Parts: sequence; C-alpha cells; structure tokens
Amino acid sequence: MKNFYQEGPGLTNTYRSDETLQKFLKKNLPPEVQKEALPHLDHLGERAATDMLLWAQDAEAQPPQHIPFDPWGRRIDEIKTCEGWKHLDRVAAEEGIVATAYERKFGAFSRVYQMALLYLYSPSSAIYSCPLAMTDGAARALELYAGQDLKERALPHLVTRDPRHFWTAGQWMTERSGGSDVSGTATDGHPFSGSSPFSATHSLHGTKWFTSATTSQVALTLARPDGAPAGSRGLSLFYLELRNSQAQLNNIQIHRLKDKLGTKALPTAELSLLGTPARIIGGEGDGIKKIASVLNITRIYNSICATGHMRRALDLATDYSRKRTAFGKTLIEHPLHQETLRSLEEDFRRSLVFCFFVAKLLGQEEVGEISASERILLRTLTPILKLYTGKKAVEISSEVVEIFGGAGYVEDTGIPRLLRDGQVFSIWEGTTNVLSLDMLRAFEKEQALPILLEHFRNCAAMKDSVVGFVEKWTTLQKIISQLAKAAPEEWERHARRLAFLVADLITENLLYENSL
Ligand code: MFK
Repeated sequence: MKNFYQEGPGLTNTYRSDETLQKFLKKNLPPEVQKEALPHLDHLGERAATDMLLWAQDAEAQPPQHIPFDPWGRRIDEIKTCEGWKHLDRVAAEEGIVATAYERKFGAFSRVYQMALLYLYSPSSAIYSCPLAMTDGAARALELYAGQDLKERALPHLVTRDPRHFWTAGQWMTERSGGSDVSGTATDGHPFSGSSPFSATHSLHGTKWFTSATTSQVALTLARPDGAPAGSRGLSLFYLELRNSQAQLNNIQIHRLKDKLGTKALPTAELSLLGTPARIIGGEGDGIKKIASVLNITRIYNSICATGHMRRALDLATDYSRKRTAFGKTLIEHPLHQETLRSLEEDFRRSLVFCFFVAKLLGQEEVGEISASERILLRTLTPILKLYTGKKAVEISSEVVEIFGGAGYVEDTGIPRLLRDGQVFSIWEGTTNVLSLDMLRAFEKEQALPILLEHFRNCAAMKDSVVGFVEKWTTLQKIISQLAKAAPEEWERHARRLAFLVADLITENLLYENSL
C-alpha cells in the first residue's frame, strides 16, 4: 500500500449509463417521439458529463457577488456571475430545456421528452434548473391568464431556443412574514400613471425576502392592489420586468444575496420594490390561485431535479464502489454494500417513474387531452410527488456521503455539496408538511380521494395481487376508514403519513407496470 492514492469517482455519458431512464422511455414513448428524443438525450447526456460539468464546477467555484455601488457611490446593484453560469443559460436555451414543452410537437409526450431533458441537464447545471423552473411556470401562467399583448411580448422570449433572446423568470412570493403562509404579503400595488413598454397597471412597493434567480429578466409576484381586502384573498398576480431599456433596475433595490446552505451558484436575493412598474395578470384577485399554476410546474421541476440529483449521487457512489478496495475486495463486491446500493437504487427508480407519470398527466392537460379524473389525479399527485422525491433526495444524498466515508466529508471531493444541495428539494416550493396539507386541500376542493381510490382499484398491481401493493392498499383503507368521521384536525395529523402511503402505492404499481 506504499504510495497508494485512491482514484476518485468519474462520470460518463449520463444518458447511456442510465438504464432505468432508457428502459422507461423505450417502453413509454411512441416510436416517432423516440426517434427524435433518444438521440437528443444521448447528446445531452454527453454534455452533462463534459462541457456542462466543467461550467457547473466553474459556477460552484465562483459564486455570484452583489455589487451594490459603483466606484463613485452610485447605487447599481449589479449581480456578478461567472462565465460558467452564463454558459449554462445558453445551454438551456440551445437544448430547448423549456422550449420543448411549449413547442408541443409530440402532444402530451412533449412534456415527458422535456422533463427527460431537464432530468439530464439539472445535475450538471449548478441548479440553473431553478430559474428554468420559474421560467416554465411563468410561461404557463402567462399562457393561461395574460392579455394577448403581454403574451406576445414575453412568451416568445421564455420559450425560445435562441440564447440571444432567451429570458428567465423569477417567482417572488416569499416575504419576511412567510414563504408558506403568504397571507401577510405586505407589497402594495398603487395605480401606475407613467409609460411602460409592457403597459404596467400598478407600481409596487414592498420587500421580497427570497428571490431566485435575481438575474432573471422578468418576474411574477404577488401584491395587494389599493383597496383590496386583507389576507390571501386580496392578493393579485403581477408581471414585472427587472430592468429598463438602459439596463437599469426598474426601481428595485437589492439588499443582499442569501448565504444559503447549498445551491451556492444560484443568486438568491432580498430586495425591495420601490415603485416598480408591474402589470396585473388576469384581473384583480385570485392571486394565489393564479400563482398556483406556476407552483404546480415548479413542483414537478423540483421532483425531476431531485431525481436527477439522486441519479448523480448514485452514479458517483457506484463508480467509486468499483474503484475502492476495503477488506480485500472492492466495495461493490461486499454483499452489505450491494444491498445498501440496491435499496437506494430502488428508491431512485420509484422517484423516476412517479415523476414521469405526473409529467405525462401535465402534458395531457396542456394539450387538452385529459379526462376529468386524470386532471384531479394531476392536481393531487403533484404535491405528493414533490414531497416524496424531496425527502428521497435528502436520504440518498446522505447515504452517498456515507458511502464515501471520510472522503465524503471533505469539501474538495465535491461530495459534501450533494448533501447540501439535496436538502433544498424538500424546502424549495413547499415543505413536506405544506404539501401534505395541499393534498388535503385537493381532497376537499376537488373530491379527489374517491378518484385516487378508484385509480388504485384499477392498477395492474391490484389486479395481479402484487403483495407489496395489496399490503399498502389494506393499510390505506384502514386509515381512511378510521378517519371517515374524524375532525379535520385528525386528517391533518395523519396527512403526511397518508401522502407517503399514496406515494408508495403509486410507485409500487409503476415499478410493476414498467418491470423495473
Ligand atoms: C432552487 C433553490 C432555491 C433556493 C432555495 C429556496 C428556499 C425556499 C424559498 C422559498 O421561499 S420556496 C417557498 C415557495 N412557496 C410556496 O411554495 C408556497 C407554499 N404555500 C402554499 O402552497 C400554501 O398552501 C398556499 C400559499 C397556497 C396557501 O394559501 P391560502 O390562500 O391559504 O390557500 P387557499 O385559500 O386554500 O387557496 C386559494 C386558492 O388557490 C384556492 O382556490 P379557490 O379560490 O378556487 O378556492 C385553492 O384551491 C387554490 N390553490 C391553492 N394551492 C393550489 C391551488 N390550486 C391549484 N394547485 C395548488 N397547488
């Protein structure tokens, strides 16, 4: 062992090395979609292990900086980002990470194709996938609620493949009083009297506490127009552009960048709106309901990115396990190590199939090919998918750090970052508890529970009496019958348990159906 040096983990084309993704897509995409999508995914998988990876490393090594003043004391609030970060923006446009969904070339399958691109892009993007999530969500909200002129102005930029014209969007909801409960939103909207290239209706005054990525060109935000009632019902949805034609901020002052646990390359700022021109979207009121169309997309992005993150962590752990020797054989040859990896791989596979099941429903909704019960399934499963994959990302990241032993605890191996970044998924866009309550909201408002139960009754795993599925189904029925006459507080107490049980049933069936 004299002069022994351990070889570190490596990555190869992340599409070719991903048997689960390949198998799933080959089974689920129609041949004409496969013909275009699979070579593209192969190409992106190569980039994810080569040029993108280097740019992501650059972005991680040179986090963004906030420069509040110019040398002469003028307020400029520049957010300086490195070349790697800018390249990742260009790759996103070129590869159609958002565009593929909006071109809708393959009907509902466009979303599956697009989410597969995102899944490969995200783990080598230094979480550039976060601004893309909000860009996609904003595109959908504009599509649903904006006037024709605003659609024509903004949408082509959000969904373009041309990096020179590509815009990203922020989603600014969180204020000092809350990110989960936004009823205390203190941003006011007064009537706007000046001229604005996007026909602003209001000028906004308030402070936003968590805005990612603050280098975006546009943002959607919540504010309370003059005279609107207190509480969440009085909020409206607004569109704004961060900079004017001279590239100066539109009455926005950036206070500081957040010093976050992870996602260090992503500029997240606290800022104040000091009379920022904004355009109300879809008329006054119902702001939460309208921004929910953004949230439901960003939550699916979160799940895809969490699953891509799991795959990256497992790829590194598996490669390392083939290289590292302990007690006379490589780690991968030890039965207990094999079992540890097997169980993590299974959790990853569950997450992957669940993500693409929901992505397909989203695609169906967007092209108007969704039944009433499928629409309710999409509404109910979105928060469940997000809470499930968010927690799995944390668990898998933690186990992978452990697999590397002491090396996993040392910064310059890059492994600790997996755990820090993995933790964001359960927080970003709704915590586990908030999402469990969102599931209950869907049960109540959409009468979703009977539809979910009917879905389970029709599952292949139910018809074929798959043991794991039937056991969980029995438990679910037991809990539901216990809760049948219970007060809402009791439903709330059990919400998280119910959500994970639903996730277990969905994933058990999807693994069975896909022979994975
Ligand atoms: C990538 C790295 C990023 C950097 C790190 C990030 C760190 C974290 C930064 C953050 O702050 S992330 C936090 C982002 N915030 C959220 O995700 C919001 C979480 N909170 C919720 O989702 C709450 O449940 C919610 C704000 C929606 C509760 O608001 P309300 O007003 O109490 O809800 P209400 O009254 O039940 O619903 C209002 C309407 O919206 C209802 O419709 P109706 O008016 O027809 O009755 C609801 O049905 C509808 N609605 C609510 N949620 C919905 C929805 N509709 C569809 N889908 C949903 N998910």
